[in-house]
Amino acid sequence: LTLSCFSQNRQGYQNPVIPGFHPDPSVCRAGDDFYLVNSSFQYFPGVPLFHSKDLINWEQIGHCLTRPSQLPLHDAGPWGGIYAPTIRYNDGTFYMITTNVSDKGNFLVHTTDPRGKWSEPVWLKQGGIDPSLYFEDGKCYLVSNPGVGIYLCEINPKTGEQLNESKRIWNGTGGRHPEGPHIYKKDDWYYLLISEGGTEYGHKVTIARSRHIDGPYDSNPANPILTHINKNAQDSPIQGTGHADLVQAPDGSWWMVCLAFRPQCGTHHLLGRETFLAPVRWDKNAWPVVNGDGSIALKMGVSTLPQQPFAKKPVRTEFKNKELGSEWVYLRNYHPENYTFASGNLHLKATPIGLNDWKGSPTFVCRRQEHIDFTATTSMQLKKVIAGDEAGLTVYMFESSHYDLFVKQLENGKQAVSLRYQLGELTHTEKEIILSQGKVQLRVRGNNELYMFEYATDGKTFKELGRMNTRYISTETAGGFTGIMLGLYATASSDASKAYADFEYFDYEKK
Ligand code: 6LW
Repeated sequence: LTLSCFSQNRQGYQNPVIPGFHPDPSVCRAGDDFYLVNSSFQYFPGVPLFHSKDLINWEQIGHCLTRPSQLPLHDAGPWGGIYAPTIRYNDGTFYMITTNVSDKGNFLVHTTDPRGKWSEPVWLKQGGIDPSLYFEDGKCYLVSNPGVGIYLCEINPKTGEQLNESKRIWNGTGGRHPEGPHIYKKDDWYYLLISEGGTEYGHKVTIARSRHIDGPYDSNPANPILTHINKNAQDSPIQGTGHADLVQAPDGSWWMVCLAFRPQCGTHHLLGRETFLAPVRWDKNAWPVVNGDGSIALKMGVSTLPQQPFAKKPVRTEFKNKELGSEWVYLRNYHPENYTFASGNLHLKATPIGLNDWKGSPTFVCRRQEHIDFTATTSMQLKKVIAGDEAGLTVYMFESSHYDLFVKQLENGKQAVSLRYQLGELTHTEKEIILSQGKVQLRVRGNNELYMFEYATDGKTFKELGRMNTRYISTETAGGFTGIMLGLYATASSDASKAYADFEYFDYEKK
């Protein structure tokens, strides 16, 4: 009898459901399938797109913005480019709406096949950030925050034409930065979900409702419905919960996706804002209650949808297959000709644009650090070099905040393995060791407080070059809206260089 109390779906799950820099999640359902998108800032392709059957196990199926014509990034940095997207499914078509703050603002793209190509951008007049769509009876409504507060208008989603005046419908409950709005309809109420407090420790999710889509909206007396700003979550390993979206599963259950971050060494976070999941129930007054008390945990001991995990991602990325998985991205509008595959290697052509440059696109390809404890290893060789050329592995927050482990060509014709820290205006070379042969293995190990940098020349005997605190390249120290990327790069000392680097593999392992 006791056993039967635990239905087979009461398996619980682990948060975050999408670890690493995956902020501003938005989710929609099409039949039995869920799709989720995140913001992507200065990275290309833009807006990572995930698929799931259970809201817990997510597989990246690509990106929504894959062509420069959809994603002109100009000189976007970690506060630029693509802000929070919304994904919606209506009548056979998927819509993804977002803001390119480095270009013309709000736009949407659409497709009937989310795994295929998305349309060219349809640009929109109503400004602000965090645009969202709501469809009803053949009409399409847009909400965003062009002033302080949430504004609504009706649009033609195929042309972008705005069909009426923008109207302010809610200011929120008084928290700073009312943003991230979404409208839902349930039991004849229009619900307006937003975030307030800013995307740091004061972040919270609030909700209001109205019988009419354009208001007046009444605030839920129990707001905020999700926050970790209060005493009950002061010791939680999860902070900054906010920027949420709701979805109803085929079994009738309701769920919320939101962002939050996991502080390391006290109050610094490095992995960016990640995607979390919480169950939602509706109380007797028809207001949503998130996970009982408006807080979330790493281990969620709740009933779930029947879980359908995907195959585990392999530790090793092989370059033999001559393609990179969708977890690999580039900085801004990259130059594809500098990334080729030769003899089973990833062949990176060095250019004079370096990791510290805020303009242009260095030869640099990266994937997210998804776990606080991890190891990343590569094996590489730098060829056809002149003095000053370099290539290697970087732990990269953005241009002025990164730790680089690399091979460098010296004036005397020799090569050295080197460890360098870039901290704002400060550049520090920690150590440089002359190499006796070409091929080198570079390894970085990370934990809560430290990154440890090691090299080997025989594939197995790793020696430490140095170790550095994590917090100096955290979001709290460095700034930005992004998270740590692990990147492979090649930089030339001048245009005269013909240098390139061959990378044999890239291993990423959770520890
Ligand atoms: C996003 C805003 C926010 O557009 O941060 O956390 C901004 N919320 O809603 C950038 O991610």
